[in-house]
Amino acid sequence: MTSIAYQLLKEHLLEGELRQGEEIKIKIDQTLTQDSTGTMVYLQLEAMAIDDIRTELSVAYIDHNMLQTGFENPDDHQFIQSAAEKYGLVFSKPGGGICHQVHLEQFARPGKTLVGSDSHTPTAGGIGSLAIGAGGLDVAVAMASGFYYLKVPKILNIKLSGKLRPGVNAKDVILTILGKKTVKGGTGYIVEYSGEGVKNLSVTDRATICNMGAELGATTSIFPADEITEAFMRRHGRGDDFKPICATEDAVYDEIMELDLGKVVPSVAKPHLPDQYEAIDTLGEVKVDQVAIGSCTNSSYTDMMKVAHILKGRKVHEDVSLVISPGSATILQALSENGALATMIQSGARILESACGPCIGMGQAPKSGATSLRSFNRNFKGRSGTKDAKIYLASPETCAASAIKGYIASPADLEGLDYIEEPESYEHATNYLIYPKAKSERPKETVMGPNIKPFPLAKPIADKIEGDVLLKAKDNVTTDDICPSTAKLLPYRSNVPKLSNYAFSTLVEDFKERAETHNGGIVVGGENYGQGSSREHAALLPLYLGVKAIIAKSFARIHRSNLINAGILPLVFKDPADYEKISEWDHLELDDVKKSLESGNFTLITPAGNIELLGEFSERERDMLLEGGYLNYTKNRRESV
Ligand code: MIC
Ligand code: SF4
Repeated sequence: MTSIAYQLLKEHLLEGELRQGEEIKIKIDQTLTQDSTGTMVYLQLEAMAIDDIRTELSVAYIDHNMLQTGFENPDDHQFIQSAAEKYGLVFSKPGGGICHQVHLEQFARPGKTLVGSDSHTPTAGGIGSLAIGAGGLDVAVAMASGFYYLKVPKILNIKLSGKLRPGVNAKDVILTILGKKTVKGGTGYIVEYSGEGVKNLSVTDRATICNMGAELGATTSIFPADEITEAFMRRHGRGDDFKPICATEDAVYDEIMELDLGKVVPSVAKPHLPDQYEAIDTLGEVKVDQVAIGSCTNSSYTDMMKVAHILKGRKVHEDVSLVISPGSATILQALSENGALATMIQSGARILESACGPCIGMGQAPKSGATSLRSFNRNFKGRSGTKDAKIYLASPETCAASAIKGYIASPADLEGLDYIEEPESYEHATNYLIYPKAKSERPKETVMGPNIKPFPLAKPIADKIEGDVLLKAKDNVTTDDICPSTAKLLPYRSNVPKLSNYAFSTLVEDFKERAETHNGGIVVGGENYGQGSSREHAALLPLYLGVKAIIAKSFARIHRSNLINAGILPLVFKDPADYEKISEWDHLELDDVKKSLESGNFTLITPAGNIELLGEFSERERDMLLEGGYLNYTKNRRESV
């Protein structure tokens, strides 16, 4: 009666019982970090004063903060490289590719657990890894100790049948699922795929689907590891790492959804959320100004070859700027050898290096009021770097067809898209990777540039918390809202004081001033507060500005953990309707906080009367809050690290 997810959780179980909602401790085999969250991870690792890591493999990638408009980003790269050398990690140099794509090609293995400081870490679920996105501190602890805590999720089984029609991409599958389930539909679930249709999807198709499971709010997504997985691994020279994994026939799931791949059609997510599904056939004519192809969702070799196939002998529309970033140096090298790169250039496309690039607003911000069509996974307002831009998400095929036409166009009637063959074997671009030296030869110190500032540390929680409501936000606040990321701000990911000037700046211009004049305070949110990126800066900026508690209708998983790790109290309304009773600037009070932490029931004193709040914390989470966050908690228990 076992799903793949429960099999892997069981194999890695260190403490606790595999019962839904229970907190368990699992063994972590692999970790990954990227640079925009990685500097914090390595500062935290330094603070733990360990001399070795306890995972089988840890990789530090540089792929996000790639624009070097000043010394800040290259200094961060240098710091991360020096930390990788000190702690014995594999280091992937800038240009090597997007962490999730490179990890899939070179390191991810079926049956292994992976924790990454990036919300799209579940991409490796496409190969059959149990891969979870987490906050930086959780990843630092996973490296230092080899374990990770999570609440046992429910399992949503998506049974796939049929086969995708030519011109339909795995992206259309996950957009369809998002349209049905919404951006909070996967909260508290692992999404496990099964059924006859699985064998009709390549590993990179599966990875695309798992990647955007993050947009569903799911803990992770996973596919079986089968003969398709084995062939993928052989092509990448890793056939010996293959291990088959599948659910047992009588596996039990909490929810089942059926999806016929043959019925999926080319589609988009409209601005400004990934669940704003619409089939292209019913969309009407939407003119595009910019088209961007790439990102960890859709930048595989096959995706790139489909794009090249569509662009061959055609011309990018004169009013459109088409940018393409292949997912890894390995793919870029293959495209340059087989002529596809020349085809792209001939069509008038701009070729970017293998990195996150426009997906995280690192360049290629669209013009004012532009419509930008992207093969990416997030279309939050302002994330592109242009506040009034309208971002649509679609498959690489749809993007390429639209770049030629000048409006969002279906690729369904284009021929030849089902004949893309992968090479028999890939030549990995291994010169971007630096492997660790023997322990005795490793440097003892890291190198830190002047922009790298210490991260804020929480204080043990007080028994009485009071403060004014600094901000009352609506549903689905993203971590991009709390800590915006653009080319201008990403260089300050290792400088929390500087970054705090921009806290919540997509929602209000003056949050820092509000916090300073009110001596800290409380933030109120709606449903799914903190969805999106795993950036723990979305907890560290409020911590730095003196925010003591966040009260919301519900929280996204990673952000809730990040708040607790940072010693900030996340509480939910017992009756969501009480949200209406609170206004901005109300003075709120919580008495007997320590006793309430025990019972899980909190009473909030507000000008409109008392409101019941819930805070269901595990014993470990309670202790972390009482001791002032995860780092203090870990320091207090040094022997177990
Ligand atoms: C993202 O896609 O939002 C990011 C940038 O990769 C983030 C990490 C970050 O904020 O640095 C994520 O997904 O976790
Ligand atoms: Fe990079 Fe975008 Fe993927 Fe985040 S979603 S890891 S920014 S490519």
